[in-house]
Amino acid sequence: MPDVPLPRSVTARAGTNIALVKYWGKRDAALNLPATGSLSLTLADLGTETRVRFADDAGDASGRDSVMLNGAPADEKVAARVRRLLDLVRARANITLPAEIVSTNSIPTAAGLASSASGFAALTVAACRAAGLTLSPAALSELARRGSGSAARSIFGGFVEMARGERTDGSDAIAHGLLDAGAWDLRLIAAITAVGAKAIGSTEAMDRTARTSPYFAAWKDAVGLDLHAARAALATRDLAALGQVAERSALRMHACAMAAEPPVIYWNAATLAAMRAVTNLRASGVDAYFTIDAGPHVKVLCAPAAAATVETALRAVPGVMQTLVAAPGPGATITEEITEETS
Ligand code: 2P0
Repeated sequence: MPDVPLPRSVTARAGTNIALVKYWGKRDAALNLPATGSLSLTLADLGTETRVRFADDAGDASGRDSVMLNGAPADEKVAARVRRLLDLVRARANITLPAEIVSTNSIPTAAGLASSASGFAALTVAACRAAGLTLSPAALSELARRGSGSAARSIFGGFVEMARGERTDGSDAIAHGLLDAGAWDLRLIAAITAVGAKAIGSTEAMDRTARTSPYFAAWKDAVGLDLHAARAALATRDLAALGQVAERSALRMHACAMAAEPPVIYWNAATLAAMRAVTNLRASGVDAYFTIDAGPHVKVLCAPAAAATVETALRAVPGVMQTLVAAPGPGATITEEITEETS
């Protein structure tokens, strides 16, 4: 039995994160275990707030968990993924009640940056508390990973490392914080180069890459050195060293995906032009470094003092529709908890 009375309503918020050493490929799809470690920066403001309530009357008309996303019922694929995570939480808490989920992204929806990272991190933290569980950040990270690999990192703030882990049960495939958000103030500027959903979801794309790309083994082999170099750069606050790792990790991930069969190509003309703008900035003495996720947008890491110059340069790139500036942010936290009176 849960050790606190139900029902109650718990709201949690999590920031999205941008990987500087990328996660691409799984060693176990069922437990969602990554093939390699990864390293990321959790962002302030751009994220997800999620309210969870377990109660007899919380389900939809069919008695299933009701899942609202940005003010509308979530599509079936997303709802099914959310329900799978809730099932894990229910099993752990030894409850069978349906849940009501209300989730809102603070990432502009047109930006194409909405991430499963902040969504599943906020859901995990809120659902565990609402179910009466008290879990360590490491245990929350392990659970969030089951929803989405990158979500394991958003449990923590600032710079975060996700371990590949060795165990078959996934208990060591968890993230941990390396540097708090306040320990190194940087800016991440996202250049938005398209609207709408990406061509292929990252789960499917990384599966295809792992199965068919002849470069996948080489990709996996290279990540260890990137993690090592990124940790060293964090320890000495060396932006140039961190930026070089971020660029090569992103390029290798994309090269590996492009070599899949059929190819996974996320870039458009503006993606390439924005990358060129960043290398031109560097040639003119501005320390700025790009990374690209499973989509066509370009994210640029720089010092706060360079952010305005970088943003201006990115806005001048043909095809860049919008820019967003983000700072390092905290890990997932509970923002509201309401215990309802039961009669
Ligand atoms: C990352 N990405 O490290 C990499 C780089 C996208 C490109 O993590 O299948 O949505 O849910 O575990 O976490 C996106 O993959 O994949 C991602 P699942 P997820 O940020």
